[in-house]
Amino acid sequence: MLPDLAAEITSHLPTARFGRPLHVYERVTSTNDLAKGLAEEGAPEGTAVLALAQTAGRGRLGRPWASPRGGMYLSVVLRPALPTDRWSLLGIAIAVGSASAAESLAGMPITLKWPNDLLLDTRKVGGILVEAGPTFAVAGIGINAAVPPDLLPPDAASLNVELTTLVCEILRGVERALAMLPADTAGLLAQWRRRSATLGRHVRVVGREEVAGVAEDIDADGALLLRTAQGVRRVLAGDVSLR
Ligand code: BT5
Repeated sequence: MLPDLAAEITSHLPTARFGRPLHVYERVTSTNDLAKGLAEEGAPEGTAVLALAQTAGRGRLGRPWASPRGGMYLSVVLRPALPTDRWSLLGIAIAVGSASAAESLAGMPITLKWPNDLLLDTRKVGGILVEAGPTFAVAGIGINAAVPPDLLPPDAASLNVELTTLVCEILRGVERALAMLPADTAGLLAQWRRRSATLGRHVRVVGREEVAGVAEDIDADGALLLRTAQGVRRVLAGDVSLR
């Protein structure tokens, strides 16, 4: 545990609940695992775990998340007031909040690739992994900051921002964006659309099956609507390649 760094970050936190409390570690397997453990013990919404490095950072579908020192590896316990069939909107909200925070610090546009990759130009600078428990969700946010390029996948980018500031701004952005659910879901989806690098593009989505078409919109649950030769297809999960 790094209590001094936790105290330093907490003293700058602009949030009401997110990051309170904040547990900071030098190195963990995955911050999502620790946050899940805390949630299972009854930790309140907003409880967060930050690590300076991860030894088993993961993405969706068990893919690895490169987590060398320098990057931000943060997980937050959520206790959503939404019905579980709408929890896919959590990732959308976290992506919008994180992108807006990262953009304000980086001074460069951050766009979103469906469902919730953060892109700088065409390169991935951050990713989000929401994992659901029985009565809670854990939102894992990874942002590359001050990471030497040779420690990242070739198509990744890194932001030159300081960790304390980044954590404070991300927690603020995410708290704000999640507060829009469910009352202003339309406003949240509008923010996602404005940042989208996917809509209007011809894409291929690999999920349960492979579908190609023009990404027309996202619907009220955050699903991607693809115009294909056979009509509009609704895709709930998958990986998008921009063509
Ligand atoms: C994601 O998965 O983008 C979600 C990443 C979530 C990471 C955070 S860190 C804190 C918390 N604790 C965890 O263990 N996880 C969360 P996905 O869409 O499946 O993307 C994974 C793919 O992104 C990999 O297959 C690589 O191609 C690429 N990738 C891996 N590490 C990367 C990195 N550091 N930067 C950019 N791309 C990366």
